Amino acid sequence: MSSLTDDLQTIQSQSLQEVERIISLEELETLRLKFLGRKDGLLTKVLQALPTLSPAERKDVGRQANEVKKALETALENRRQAIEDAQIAQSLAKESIDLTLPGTPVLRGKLHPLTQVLEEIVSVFTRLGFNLAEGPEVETDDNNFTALNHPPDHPARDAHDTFYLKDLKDESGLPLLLRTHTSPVQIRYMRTHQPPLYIVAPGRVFRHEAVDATHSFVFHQVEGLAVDKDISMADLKGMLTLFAQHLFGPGAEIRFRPSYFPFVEPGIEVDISCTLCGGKGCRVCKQSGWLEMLGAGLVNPNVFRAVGYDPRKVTGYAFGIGVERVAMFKYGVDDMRLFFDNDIRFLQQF
Ligand code: FA5
Repeated sequence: MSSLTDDLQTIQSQSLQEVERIISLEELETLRLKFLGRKDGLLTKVLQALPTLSPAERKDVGRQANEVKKALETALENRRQAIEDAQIAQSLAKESIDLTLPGTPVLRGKLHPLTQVLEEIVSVFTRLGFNLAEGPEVETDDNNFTALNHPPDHPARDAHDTFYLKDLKDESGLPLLLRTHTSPVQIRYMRTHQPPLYIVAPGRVFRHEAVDATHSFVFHQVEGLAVDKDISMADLKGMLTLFAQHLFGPGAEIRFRPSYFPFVEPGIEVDISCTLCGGKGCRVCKQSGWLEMLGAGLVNPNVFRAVGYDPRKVTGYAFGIGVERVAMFKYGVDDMRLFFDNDIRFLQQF
């Protein structure tokens, strides 16, 4: 009996010491098997020897063995808990994120300033009830000129310095061309729709022109067309004033000058007071204090005839806004070429 009691004491002190030194769950399991393993555990062996003892001894040794077992199990469980807590703390420390650190900046793309201005112009009109219309950049001579009251040999055709696509012909054998303005969208729309109609048509146009601070060979226009009963010059002036004030503020000054376009009668050009020099005169406004922004007028009856409308029944107005010019005034840019250079330092400012 005394030898088993001694064994148990040794087992208790030895196992409890070993538990304290353990640092992993694997070691913990090995230790558990060493003392409590079903077959070879040191404590298990003591328990297995109990039947060989006298009943009195069996009781004492049995009680002591159970106490050792309980103490060891408690120590193992506490150790297991401590190891797991340490592991969690360690992984949290490794994964923790400092939310106060500044993030890595993400470069955000933006719309090109011309696209921004074009969308703004279009939205002024669509919010007033105009519909959006579109047409192709490659046009027929008829849509770009003839139906717009520029018969062949009409001198106004010269003003457009047209790019012709010599090898591509339309149905009547005339060469196709790069549209010189967005006005052909008027013809396309009227030929496929009946009045009343109110449309805006943004797009790219092309002219064989020398490039300078206010001219490019490719630029953008926003066409407007309203056809209804009893439309007058007052409607056009009101709409254009509203447009200019929306884009440039209520203080924006605009002026209307008589002008000539074959597809309108009467025709006007609309200038805005030069925002770059405050009207004093500069390179951009050619010292005049005013900048030409758009052409407009009341639709010429010949255009209505060309699309099959009866000019005695309907009237209308049309306008064509130069988007690059509007962008120049709006942002105070004194050279149109900057919009096309694609210099990121310039573009990032918008
Ligand atoms: C036209 O193109 C007419 N289709 C406008 C129109 C429509 C008149 C409907 C009447 C009724 P114009 O050639 O003036 O007109 O051009 C219109 C606007 O485009 C000009 O006021 C100007 O702002 C812009 N623009 C003209 N040429 C250039 C160019 N080379 N580079 C940049 N913008 C230009």
